[in-house]
Amino acid sequence: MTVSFEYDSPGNDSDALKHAIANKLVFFIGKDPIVALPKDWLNATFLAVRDRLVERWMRTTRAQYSQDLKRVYYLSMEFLIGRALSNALLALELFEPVKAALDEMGVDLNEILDYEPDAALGNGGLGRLAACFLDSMATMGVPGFAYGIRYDFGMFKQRIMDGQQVEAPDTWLSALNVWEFPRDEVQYVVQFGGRIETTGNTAHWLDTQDVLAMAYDYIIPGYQTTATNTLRLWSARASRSINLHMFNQGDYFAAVEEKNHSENVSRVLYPDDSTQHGKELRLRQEYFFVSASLQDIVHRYLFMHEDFTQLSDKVAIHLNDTHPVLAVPELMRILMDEHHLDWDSAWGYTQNIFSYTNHTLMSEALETWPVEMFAHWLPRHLKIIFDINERFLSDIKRRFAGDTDLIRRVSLVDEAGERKIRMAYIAVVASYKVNGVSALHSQLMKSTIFADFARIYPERFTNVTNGITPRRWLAQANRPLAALIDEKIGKTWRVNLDELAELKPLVENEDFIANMILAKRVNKERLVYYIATHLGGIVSADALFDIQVKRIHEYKRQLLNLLHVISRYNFIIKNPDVAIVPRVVIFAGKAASAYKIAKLLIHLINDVGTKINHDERIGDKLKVVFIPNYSVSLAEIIIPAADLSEQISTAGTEASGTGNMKFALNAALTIGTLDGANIEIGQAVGADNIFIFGNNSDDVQRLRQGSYNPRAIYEADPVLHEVLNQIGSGFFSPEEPERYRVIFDLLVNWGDHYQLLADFADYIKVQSKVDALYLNPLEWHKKALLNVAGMGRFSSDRSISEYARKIWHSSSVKL
Ligand code: GPQ
Repeated sequence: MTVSFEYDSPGNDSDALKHAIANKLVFFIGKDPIVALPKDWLNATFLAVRDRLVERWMRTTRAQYSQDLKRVYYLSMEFLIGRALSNALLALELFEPVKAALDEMGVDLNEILDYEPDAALGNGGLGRLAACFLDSMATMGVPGFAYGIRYDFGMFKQRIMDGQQVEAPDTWLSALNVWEFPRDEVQYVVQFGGRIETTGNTAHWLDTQDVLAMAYDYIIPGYQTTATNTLRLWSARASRSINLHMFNQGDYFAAVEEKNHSENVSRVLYPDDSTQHGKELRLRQEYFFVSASLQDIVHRYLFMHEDFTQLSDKVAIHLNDTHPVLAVPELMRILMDEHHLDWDSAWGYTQNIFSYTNHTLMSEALETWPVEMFAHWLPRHLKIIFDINERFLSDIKRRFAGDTDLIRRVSLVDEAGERKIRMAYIAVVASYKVNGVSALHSQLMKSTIFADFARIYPERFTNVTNGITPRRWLAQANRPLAALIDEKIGKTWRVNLDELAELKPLVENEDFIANMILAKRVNKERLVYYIATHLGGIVSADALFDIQVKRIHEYKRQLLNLLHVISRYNFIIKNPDVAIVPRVVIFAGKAASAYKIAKLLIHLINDVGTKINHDERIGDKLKVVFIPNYSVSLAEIIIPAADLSEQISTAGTEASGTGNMKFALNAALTIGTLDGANIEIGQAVGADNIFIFGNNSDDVQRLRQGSYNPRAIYEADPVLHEVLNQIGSGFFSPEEPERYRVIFDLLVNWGDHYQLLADFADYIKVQSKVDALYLNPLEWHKKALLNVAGMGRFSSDRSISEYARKIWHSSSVKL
């Protein structure tokens, strides 16, 4: 029986939009327009815009089913999405009509957009990459489906009090969230703990503590296409809403407390970026979202297919770093324990389904879990991992007979000391493809952390250099520059970023360069205004804006930047009459709440800023600004205003970087090391158009292995000597002279692990080349133009097409 029903396709003209928004305001929000607050208008507009996406969403989903395409499931613990409304307006090309509709009702669209909280379900680059990939997958019609966690509290809010970071919870869900679709009919039981009983060949997981995972769906709009994508986030619900036994005994609080406990699993995003702490709750979070996702994937597959024979033709599962690796034993469990497949068939499918992206080589980020903790929460999965390991190692013994140390090195279980499960090794053993995120990183991955595996499975390893979405990071964030580009080469660069290369001949066009200078000026004034209204400081848009925004991490070397700032300060004091290019040096970024040195660095930046900004001898020649609470929406204001982009990590430590791409696309010049994607950016924009300095990753390795002597550098370089003495002796913290002693010691006495001193002199030298070039605006902005023109390959559309072709073997949906 077919049931026919009809609905009205919502219209997109200004009148229809005006009606739609007014109707939402009155009938959904329940507000009389005369008392409606900006957030009410925001929500009404949101709902009206969402209506215009739902039809596309349904059409895409139906087409995906009817074409029975292979689906790409993207599993990620983090999605750093930012704001959704402005992005949806851009995708639907509705910005102007919605603005006009609101204008007629006396409401300013730009003002209400600012009331949307960022969806900050991620820490930094890894989470933002996932968000750019969602945008590209939707835009390119890749049949994707992304899974993550609907954290009640996203990335903490950072305030600066007395120069120090203070964290506050991010209550992004406290207000109405009209963008999500709660699906209370989509709930899965996720088990924890308990014990295993085996009958015959079947394992039974019994006496578990259960949590429910409930789905919340988000539409990811594709740009200028009917194609959309779905992001499904899981939220924990207690499986029995209260413990009836306790309740009957009158212990109301204990009853409710148990509910709170099981729901904790989706409460909060772990604020650690590139480090892992081995906390139980984190392990449970990982299993929680992976189990719900895998159950959902298998359920969806079986909705269309009678048996599992086509599983790996129809399902690709991508692991965004190792956080979702439990998907491997979970798929094995579901296939064997619930659907009674034998080991070989289950493992055969599994090995053809998973692919894995590694995002770091740093050992402190590589996840391992103590066997004991694992056994307590996930006894069945531990057994499956041991079984995978046994088969894997016996295969290795056969293939590499005699190499007994190899067995110890590649075992999925680290047996040295407390036994630990090595999650990255599970990912490599189970995946048919493993990729790094820049050419250098993918090379180093094969020669360092996965050297043995690159020998065992050479065909598995590949590279897909990261990218960023040009929709958010140019069209939306930088309207002045986007409009200039549109005028010259049309608008299709938004979906084919390589077209930016057509801008190259314009280097000879001085009018165009003059317009680029004006566009930069507008963006700088916007940031000046933000700083004035939020921090109360006045900076001049005439100065060179020198910007480093990213998580605070020793390896990213915000401290090296600060050493330059201090040396510049000292130079100005000593040479009061020498003309110098005025600079505003801007920092922003959060430190993990438990990362002491990173927090101390924030304090130092602020103390240095206080000293310099209040020194009358300095005036406008140098200002230091720390902008609190860095976020996606703040990045959209900061990045377009940059003249100089600081990408100065120790070579070999930054897997790729994606901020580096955003700045170059927004017509900033880069000062950077030969690290991560900086190398490829340099190749794309030309060596003359980027400021490269310092040691390369081979130099860094060589120094680390032997001869590095930071103290000798400190003693030999008077400029550096003075700067470090000032930091170490309390020049910036007279009220507490010892405050930064540890920073001095880390650099001079304790080995300077990230080799700041090795790169200092060259950094300073290249910074003076930056000054010299800035004195010639025409030459500077020509280079900036060549940066923009060279950025085509850093579109996340290019990354996604490589994933689709080389890794997922997926094809786009036809609409
Ligand atoms: N990255 Cl392992 C994170 O943002 N968080 C992490 O936990 C790990 C890596 C970053 C990495 O540091 C950057 O170099 C990359 O550009 C980014 O992932 C995306 O690949």
